[in-house]
Amino acid sequence: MMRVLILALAMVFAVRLTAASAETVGFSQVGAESDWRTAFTADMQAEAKARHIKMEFDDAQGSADRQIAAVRQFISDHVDAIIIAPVIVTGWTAVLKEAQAAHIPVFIADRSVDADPSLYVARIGNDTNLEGRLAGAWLAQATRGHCTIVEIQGTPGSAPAIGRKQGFATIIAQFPDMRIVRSETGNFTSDGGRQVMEQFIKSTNGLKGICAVWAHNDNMLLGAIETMKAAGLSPGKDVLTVSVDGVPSIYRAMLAGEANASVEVKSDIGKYIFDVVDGYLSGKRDYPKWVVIPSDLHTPEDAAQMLSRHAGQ
Ligand code: GZL
Repeated sequence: MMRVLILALAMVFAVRLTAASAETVGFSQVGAESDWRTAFTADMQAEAKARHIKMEFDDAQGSADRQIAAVRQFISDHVDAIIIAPVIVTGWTAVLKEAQAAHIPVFIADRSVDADPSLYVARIGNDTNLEGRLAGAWLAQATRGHCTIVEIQGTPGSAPAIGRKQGFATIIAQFPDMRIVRSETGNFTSDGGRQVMEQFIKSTNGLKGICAVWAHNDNMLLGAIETMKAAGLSPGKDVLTVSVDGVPSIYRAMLAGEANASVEVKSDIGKYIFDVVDGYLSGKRDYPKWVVIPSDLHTPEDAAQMLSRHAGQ
C-alpha cells in the first residue's frame, strides 16, 4: 500500500514539474491589423495551449483605452501574470502601478512602452530602430545614395512607427541626395497603404521622380503595390520598395518582381515570451529589461527560401 502511495505522490510531483508555473495569463493584444499581428496572436495561443496555460485574451482593436481596461480586468480576475503588446508607447504608468500593487507581474511583448522599467519584468521584442536602419542602408546601397522617397508610416505613437522612422532617417541623412518628400500614416493596414498611395499618386506631381516607397510594414506596402499597378506603374521595377515584417505575401510579391526588400520581424516569439513568464513565476529573477528578438533583411534572392519556412500560411 505504501509503495502505491509513494508512486502516486511521485506522479503528482512530476506533473507539477512539467506543468507551467502560470495557471492563467492575461494577454492584451494590439489588434488584428496585419498579417504579422495575426500570426503572432496564433503563435501565442498555440504556445499557451502547449504549456497548459489558460489565456484570457483581449483584442484591443487598435484602442489604447481598451487595452487599459483589459489590463484592469486581468487584475480584477487575479491572473498569475499579464502580457501586454502595447498599441502605443504612452499612457501605461498608472495601470502598471495598479498591477504592481496587486503583485501581478507584467511582461511587455513585441512593441515597447514609455514607462519606468521597474513597473514590468521585461520586454521581449524586436529592435524597431534597427529595422529602419537596415531598410535605409539597403536602399542607399541599391540606389548608390541617390533616391527621392515616399514614406508610409505605421500607427502614430506606436513604438515601431517611431523607431522605424528614426532609424531610416538616421541612415539616409548620411546621403545628401536621399530624401523623403512625402510621409503619411497607413496605420499598418493594407487599406491604409492603398489610401496613402492613392493620395501620393493624385498629388500635384504624382510619383514623378519618386525612386522608392518605404513602408513601415509589409501590409501597407502590399496595399500600395495594388494601387500603383492599377495606376499603370511597375512597383519593384520603376519604383523600388522596402518594408518590414517578412510576411509570406511580401515574399510572393518579391518572386513576382513587385517588391524588392523586407526586414523580417519574427512573429513566432511565444516560446520566448512564455519562457520568461514561466521562469519568473518559478523564481528566476535575473532577466534583462529587454530580451531582444533579432530582425534581418531579405530580398528576392532568398524569398523562395523564406517562403518555404512559412509553408501553410
Ligand atoms: C512588430 C509589430 C508591428 C508590425 C506590424 O514591430 O509591432 O505591428 O511590424 C504590426 O505589422 O502592426
